[in-house]
Amino acid sequence: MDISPPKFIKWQTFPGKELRPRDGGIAKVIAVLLLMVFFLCFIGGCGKSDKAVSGIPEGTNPCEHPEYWPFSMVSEKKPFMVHYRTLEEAETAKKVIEYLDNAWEFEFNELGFRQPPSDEGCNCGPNGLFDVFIWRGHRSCEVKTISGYILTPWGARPSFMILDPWGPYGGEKLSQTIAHEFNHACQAEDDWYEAGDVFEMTATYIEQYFGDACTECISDFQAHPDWGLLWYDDYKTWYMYGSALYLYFLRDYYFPTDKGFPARLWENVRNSPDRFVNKPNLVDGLDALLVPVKSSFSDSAIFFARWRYYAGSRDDGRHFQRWPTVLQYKQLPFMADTDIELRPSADVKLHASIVLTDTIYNVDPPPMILGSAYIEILRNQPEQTSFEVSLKTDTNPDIRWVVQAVPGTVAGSDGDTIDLISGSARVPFTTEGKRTLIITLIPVYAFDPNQQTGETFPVAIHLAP
Ligand SMILES: [Ca+2]
Ligand SMILES: [Ca+2]
Repeated sequence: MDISPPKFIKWQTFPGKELRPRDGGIAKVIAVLLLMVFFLCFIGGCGKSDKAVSGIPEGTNPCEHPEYWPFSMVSEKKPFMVHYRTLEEAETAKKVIEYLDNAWEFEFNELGFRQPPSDEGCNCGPNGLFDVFIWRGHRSCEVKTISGYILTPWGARPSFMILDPWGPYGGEKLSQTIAHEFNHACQAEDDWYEAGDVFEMTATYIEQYFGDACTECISDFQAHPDWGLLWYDDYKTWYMYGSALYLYFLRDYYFPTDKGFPARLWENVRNSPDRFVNKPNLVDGLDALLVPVKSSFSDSAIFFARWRYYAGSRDDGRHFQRWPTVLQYKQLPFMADTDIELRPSADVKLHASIVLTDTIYNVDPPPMILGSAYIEILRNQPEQTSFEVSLKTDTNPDIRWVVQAVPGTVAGSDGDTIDLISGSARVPFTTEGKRTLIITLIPVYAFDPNQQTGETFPVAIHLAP
């Protein structure tokens, strides 16, 4: 699979006409102004030719330049139209309609997402239908909001879609890409300014109903367990996409027969009463989602830290469920009957593997809030059945450390929470003489995912036979 930039499917908007930057930092404002200058340069033709192979200047807003898309086709089933550029592209436009009809039906009618609102009067296309622009040579595929319009009290935004069916996310992946993109358009109806990672987390979860799992996404996510569960890495890796694994966990742990929970989460995060303040935020939305199942976001983060250990080659068949082998639905990479060579790539990365001795291990890298460390302990004598562990941390009233041990050591158990209230505890080995400690950093204040700084928190463990 082509994993070279540009990464697909950003949910960001065109710069320059937003009512307010996503967060109000000076740096962001300067960045937006610089982007505006670049944008104006493209429009005004400063510098040498900026036209990509498509003949359309990079950065063109299709809504403002219908002249590049002289042809269009309207879906007979759903309220959208597809714009295309040459008669030769008509067959592709038909394919796009077929795929978007399917995605729309599934996500709106079956999963319960809100469909994109009419953009009547918002200056995109000839009418209120949702607009899809086929742009050969654009390479990336994305949904953008139409700048300057807010349609509901909670801040619903009209949006449009750009697709390159010939680019790295077209071809065989086109149906899946369209499902992913359409989910972004649904998100715009609820809250386009939510915490950054949940956009790709949700869209990637949804797209896997339509094709192969994004194995490199899950690999990048599992390679960084020390990062916060809701960390926004600004598209440096596939981490945010791979965090869809958390939604698989929510499904299998809390909602095994309930397909509608991601759509409910998005409805929960609609802003109120001030749409310019991200409240309720993502954590509020997750807490509200989990109230009916008598849990909370913090609890889910602890349980998930244990679950993600069982992805990949450590799959024990009792955690992430098999997906039905129906239609085009495919298996996840950690499923026993999918490509075997993909399975270790979904393993959560161990911080260290330590042969038992009296030692202090400084956890490296130290975790962010909502991050975890996975440390494997191996006995060094066959008669050793357990080891002693204690934690060394700075006192900080804002956080608590949760220590778990996996796998389980008795039938039916998938692990234990280690009680360190008295300062230390003995942890039994498995019969194979191993155990992995999971150390997770949980906030004990009203954690706001928009305020994450990437700060890490030093922690050490003292091990003894
Ligand atoms: Ca329209
Ligand atoms: Ca919100």
